[in-house]
Amino acid sequence: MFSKLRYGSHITSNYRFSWCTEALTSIRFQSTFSAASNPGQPSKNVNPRVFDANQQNKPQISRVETVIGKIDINTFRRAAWVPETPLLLQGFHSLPAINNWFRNDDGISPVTFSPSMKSYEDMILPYEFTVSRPSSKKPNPENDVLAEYLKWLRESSEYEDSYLPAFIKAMMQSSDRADIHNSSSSFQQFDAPLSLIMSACQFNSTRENSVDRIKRIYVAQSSLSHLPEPLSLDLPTPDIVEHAGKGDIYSSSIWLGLQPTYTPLHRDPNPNLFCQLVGSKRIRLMTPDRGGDIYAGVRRELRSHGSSRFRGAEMMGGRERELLHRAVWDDETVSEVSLGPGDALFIPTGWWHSVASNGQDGELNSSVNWWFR
Ligand SMILES: O=C(O)CCC(=O)C(=O)O
Repeated sequence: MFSKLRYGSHITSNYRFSWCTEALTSIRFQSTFSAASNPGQPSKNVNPRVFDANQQNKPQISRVETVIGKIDINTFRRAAWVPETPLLLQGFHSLPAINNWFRNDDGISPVTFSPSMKSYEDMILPYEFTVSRPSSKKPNPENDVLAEYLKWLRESSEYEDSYLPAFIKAMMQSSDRADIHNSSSSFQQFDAPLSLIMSACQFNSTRENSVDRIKRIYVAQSSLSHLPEPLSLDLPTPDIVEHAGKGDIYSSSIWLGLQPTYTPLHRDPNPNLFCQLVGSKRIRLMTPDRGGDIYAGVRRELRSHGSSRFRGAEMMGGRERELLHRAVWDDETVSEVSLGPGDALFIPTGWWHSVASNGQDGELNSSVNWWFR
């Protein structure tokens, strides 16, 4: 396949794993190569993973090629754009939003918003809120956390005059509805100011235990074109987006959530460059055929039709969400990649994907993506 890329970066040979002969008990496959020969790039050595082929739960195998460090347009075209294959780009970007929007002084404490974001706290954003209930028979503990957050807001000098309590009461009602309908989850979408997630993040930083934190609020698919200019300058369009194809940006979005965040299986109508800013995400990826089969299987079980070309509201709650989740995340043969800050994933048109945050409940997670052609 690919051997060596310009700038001394290397591409992974994850395609080159083999699922062993019977005599083999341990398989060793190369996950990534070092970028040590790539001047100016941080060296990221990833140890080859070794695992036991007799294990009952087989480890996840990624068949997604990886490039570490910078990649030039021609290499990107050859490796991913033309063949329409996914490509994981590790250490690909250092978008200014990472340092200008967020703060992580000691590198150990959870990331919070930087004080400069306070000037934008009234900016209205599209939110999602999902309440998940492990058992529909017990009272929902998440409502107690929301009640604590409400109390904290009312007592805080910073938010005493804000109208955030109205949003929190609506979120509590959504949680009650999950009780009434005996459903394992309830999902709602609403517009609210940035201060909602900023204050919830601040509240969470006062809670040691993750069960006492606000979770699953997600500013999802919020258009970059609605950002005030200083914020959009922190997210310059990557070269790949401008030059790999026609340079035509179909849409671009910011994703900002308190973990866990989750997006069920779907496919996009245009190629996607998905970049991680804060926290990490796991992305399960399937070819158009395989994803289509899985999606159709879930639809059959639900006895309904749909094409799921986009991330639609119907897939976000109830039985569809459960079935899609099981089909994608319980199947260890599905390819998975992990993205940390600075990493990116190219997802070609039609490739199915499901995305989940990977980290402590209640902590910040943020990404940005461009759909382009
Ligand atoms: O980050 C997410 O939750 C979803 C991202 C996604 O599905 C996309 O960019 O198409």
